Amino acid sequence: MRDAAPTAPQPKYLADYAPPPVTVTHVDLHFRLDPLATRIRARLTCERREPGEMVLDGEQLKLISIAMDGAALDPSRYTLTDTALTLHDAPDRFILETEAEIAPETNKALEGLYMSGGMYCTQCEAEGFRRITWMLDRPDVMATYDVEIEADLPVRLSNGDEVAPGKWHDPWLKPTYLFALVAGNLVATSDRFTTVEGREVALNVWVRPGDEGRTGYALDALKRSMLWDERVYGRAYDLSVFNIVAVDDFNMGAMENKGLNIFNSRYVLASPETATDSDYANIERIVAHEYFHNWTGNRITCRDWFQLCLKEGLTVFRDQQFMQDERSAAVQRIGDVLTLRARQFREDAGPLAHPVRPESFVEINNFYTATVYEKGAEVIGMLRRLVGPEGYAAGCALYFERHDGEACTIEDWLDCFAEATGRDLSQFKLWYSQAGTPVVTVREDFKNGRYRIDLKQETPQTPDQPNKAPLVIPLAFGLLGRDGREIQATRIHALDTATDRLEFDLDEKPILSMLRGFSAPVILQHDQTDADRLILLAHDTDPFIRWEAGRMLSKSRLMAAVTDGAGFDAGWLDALHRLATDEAADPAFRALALALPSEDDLAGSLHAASVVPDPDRIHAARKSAQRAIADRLADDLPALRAAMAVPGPYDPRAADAGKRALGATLLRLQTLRDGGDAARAAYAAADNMTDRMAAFTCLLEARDTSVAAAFEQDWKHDRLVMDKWFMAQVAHADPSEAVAQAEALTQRADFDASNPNRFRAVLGGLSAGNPAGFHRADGAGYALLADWLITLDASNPQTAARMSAAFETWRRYDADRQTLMRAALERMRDAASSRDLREMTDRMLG
Ligand code: 0A1
Ligand code: ZN
Repeated sequence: MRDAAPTAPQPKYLADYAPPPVTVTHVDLHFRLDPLATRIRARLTCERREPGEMVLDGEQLKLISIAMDGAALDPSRYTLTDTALTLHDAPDRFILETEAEIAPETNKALEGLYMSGGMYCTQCEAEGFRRITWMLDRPDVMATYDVEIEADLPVRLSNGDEVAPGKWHDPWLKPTYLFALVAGNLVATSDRFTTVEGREVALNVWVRPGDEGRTGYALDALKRSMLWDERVYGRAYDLSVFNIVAVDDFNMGAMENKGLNIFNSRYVLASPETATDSDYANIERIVAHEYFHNWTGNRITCRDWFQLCLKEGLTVFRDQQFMQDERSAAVQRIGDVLTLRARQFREDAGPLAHPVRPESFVEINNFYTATVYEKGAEVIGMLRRLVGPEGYAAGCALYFERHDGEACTIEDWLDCFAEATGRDLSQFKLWYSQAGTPVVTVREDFKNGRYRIDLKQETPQTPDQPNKAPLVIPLAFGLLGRDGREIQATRIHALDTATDRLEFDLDEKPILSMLRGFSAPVILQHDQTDADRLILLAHDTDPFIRWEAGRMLSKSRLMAAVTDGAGFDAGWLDALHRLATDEAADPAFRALALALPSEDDLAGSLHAASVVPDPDRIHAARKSAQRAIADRLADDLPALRAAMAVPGPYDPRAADAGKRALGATLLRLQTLRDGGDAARAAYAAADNMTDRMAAFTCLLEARDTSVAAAFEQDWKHDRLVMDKWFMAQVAHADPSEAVAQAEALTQRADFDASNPNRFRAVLGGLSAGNPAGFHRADGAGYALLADWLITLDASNPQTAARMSAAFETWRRYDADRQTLMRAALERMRDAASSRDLREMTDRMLG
């Protein structure tokens, strides 16, 4: 439990930023590791910059001793509280020595120093270092580090280069949040990389003994990332070793600690038998993301936590670019847009909406959000579109040169682009401060050879921001003739006023292909006819637009099915049939185009159209649409599935993964027709986890749970595979049974709530994986999740608070559901033991 009073959370404000009067330039740490009594001796080299007291952060620490410049410090010269150590009358230069004691084994918050599977590890971002020792635990204090680890353990790692066994020196300036320590009985898979500058780098992926056969893909992804960052951004690695460690108990995906990245084991370990194609893709993306942070985050860091998007938005943008280069660019872009809409648009439309750069927060851990990460990345993408690739490269080069070794702000970043390109970015900067998803409305008119596009932008109100100004919105668009030929190649129009008009002289009314490549994170309102959408679907030069046109066709059918019980027309089903059978198209693209909008997406769209979404009707409409598609494709399914068979040994790369994805989509349709015969055969024949999970989830949806026992028997020894088993049985359960299923799974001995992956598998499997089950009319889903979040909050506030966002959509629903969701939120707010959950529930209740 936290010491900070949970009932009176005090916000911090961006406007209040002030540098510390005394700073720390070097940190010497000595650890004597012990599960219940670890001792940390810290020796801080301190320097005064301005008059004022030095206030060091420290939480849950037992003070053993304190000295200044070699002499014990008299108690009159300092004040110690639960959260701070204040030094009175500190001189201009001094050495502060403290000794602290902590108990890593009892730390279930997974922040600071903790134990996981017998090993010691740390998580210091954002404010975990203060649970290790007293320090200025803020990103604008950058220091060099020497670390010594005393422990009877074979592997002892920290940041930088190893100068003697268990002794590490990090020559690069870094803030506390990038500190890391790992110690345990670990084994490494190793490789080497020679940087473009000629530096020899040892690469190691450290895992628990027995897991070393599953590290190859992460290591390969790391080498490709290093090469890519040299080639595309001119950034080379800067130490003699790069270590990655896999940890089972981890709140997030991974952490970019300098030279010692720590990963949730699910984003490191992969073998064809245990990991799916999407696991492989996630490993590739996250390995790249953490590696790219070495320059965007570590060498240049954030001045304060309000600037989090400076490192995260940019690094997500870079990992997206990398994935587009390594895999299919079109498929990656569509996947990124799907994620953005599913998570960020949803956040932006509700009570948790906040700007990419928030202006206040109570608990910074609550701001590692889709808005900071994914919308932050879109803002970088728009900047690149506006200044062009050369302007972008020049701005980045200036940023790296000017700010290396510094803690920076968004202003520092934008100034580099303004200077390098001569462009005024003051209006563009609004993207960082204005929350909410802009709605761009398009109206077309064609008269006497004159074609007009009227544009309007409007950003809806969000919490604390009633008035919105026009943004600079790069709209990439093109025009097609009625025969599908492009008559206007892609152009970018920067919409920077509330309304605007584009005009063209043309012989006939063209088909508008607007927002190519999803050139801005906006909601496009454009009443296009089915006929136009069908032409775009078949012919547009931009794959995102082709996919989007198909998506709009599907969405309009599903919304009509939910609201009026409308059936599914032959025109739409024929279009899907053409897509499915189009052998010229990439299978991964065909799989994406056949996928229907999710239940949550439909609920959000209905709400935006002022229709109260009914989760049961949405679920039923989606199911009947799938049946209609299955019937339309019936004759082709066997041949199509056969064509997607992937011969030879499993290869995780995009080409084979795309075939497996389309194969799985087709198997799902086939299952709707044969009740599971094909899926049973596929399950028996599967020689990799991708195919096995596809068959398993199809069978669960066909209500054939017989394979669940066999699956468990085969994989009960494997934590990561069993997480899939737990999740699938909730996410693919009949909605009427999902809550009971989740509840039953939480009663099992192997449901370990202190492991975030397992907790998310079951409770996230319900709230995110089975919306109709979660939104059950009697509120049982809400009650179950609230109960578990209250329980988890007492030990792991960070994950409890993150998962509470399942309730952010509560105002969408009917009065009865609103009452039930509100009651669950109030119950969580009243029972919150952390300021994390308290802040989240307060914001959601509004
Ligand atoms: N910086 C990491 C993610 C991360 C963020 C917060 C954490 O604890 C609060 C842990 C990890 C990344 O972007 O990958
Ligand atoms: Zn990151």
